[in-house]
Amino acid sequence: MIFVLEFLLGHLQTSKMYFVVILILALLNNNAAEEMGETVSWDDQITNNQGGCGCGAVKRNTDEQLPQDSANVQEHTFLKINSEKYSSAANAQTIYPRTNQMVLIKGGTFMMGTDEPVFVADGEGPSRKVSLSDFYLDVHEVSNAEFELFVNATGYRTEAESFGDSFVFELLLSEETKTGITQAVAAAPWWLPVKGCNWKHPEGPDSNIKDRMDHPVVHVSWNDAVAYCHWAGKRLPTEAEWEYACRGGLKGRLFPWGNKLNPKDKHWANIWQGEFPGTNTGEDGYVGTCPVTEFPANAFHLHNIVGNVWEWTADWWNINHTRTPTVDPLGPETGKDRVKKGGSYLCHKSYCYRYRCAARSQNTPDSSAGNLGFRCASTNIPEYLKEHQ
Ligand SMILES: [Ca+2]
Ligand SMILES: [Ca+2]
Repeated sequence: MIFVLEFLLGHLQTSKMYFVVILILALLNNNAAEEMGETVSWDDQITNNQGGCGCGAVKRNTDEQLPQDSANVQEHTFLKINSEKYSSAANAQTIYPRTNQMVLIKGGTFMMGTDEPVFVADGEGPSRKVSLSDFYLDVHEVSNAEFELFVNATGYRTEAESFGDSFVFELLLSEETKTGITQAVAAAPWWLPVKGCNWKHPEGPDSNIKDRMDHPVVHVSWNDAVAYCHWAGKRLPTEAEWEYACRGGLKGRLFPWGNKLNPKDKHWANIWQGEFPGTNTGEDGYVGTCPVTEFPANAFHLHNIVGNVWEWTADWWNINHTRTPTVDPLGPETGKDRVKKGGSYLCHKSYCYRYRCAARSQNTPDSSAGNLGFRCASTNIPEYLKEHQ
């Protein structure tokens, strides 16, 4: 095609020839657009049907690229920022209660995963011996109030803001917002890509977080979570750390509090009651997210470690594990997806029984959704938090 063009340009003598060149250029441009994946639909993006409950296997099209400057700006911004800027004076900028205390998780040896997997394809098994050093973990999921401090201090722009959209569960959307959406994920039609949706507008442009500053921040990608933790002088927990913390010292139990879902006839986590995906009765008090301080803590003082929102971990996703004992494992060296743990307010036993400590799921590092957040870990507690211990 290039040779043809060179020939034509070299012999551009008549207005008729000029018209032919324009036509060829237009055809080339059209082919290039298709090659760039502009015609790929969201339908192609479910990788695990059983995860569609918002176990959240909705992913960004990996061909989709951020505008070049915005990706660079983000990296530049967060690398430049150091945790010393996170002072108690900065804390005073919010009128909302701070919830970012950390708890020391004493190291030890535990059995990670399970020999009775519910979702074998998720790599829940086998059960394997893992030893961990001491580490600190946030008592709560990172809240909107805390994420706002980060954004105010740094000007950070999340990936959902740069891409211009994020995924929201259909039942949470206003009729007006739904009307404007034509794309859906075929295998999980209850997930809708909403334009203008981001952490400040969790259900699209006509929503806000004013009354949810103590709820977990959502629509944050793995990259966003890493940037926040870095700024706060922390890091994401490894999957092993997260699961060890979830189990709260209990051996071989399903949940952070034991094997029964509702001991003492109480709700112990924010999940889904009713029939998925049509009816959420909100019997536990919440149809969507709840304040990060809600529900009883486990024995390690951690709230909402299962349920409420999924939590990113540091590890790359891999489903093949051996029984070989490991010490402070970091997961695979490379991969396509990152591991998330704990399930969310959209999880129900009938469809997404993933509010168990051994359960796991994955997303690409640039994906975001209305039920996916994070909490941070740290090997040593940051100076500014010592006074709160
Ligand atoms: Ca609920
Ligand atoms: Ca959680």
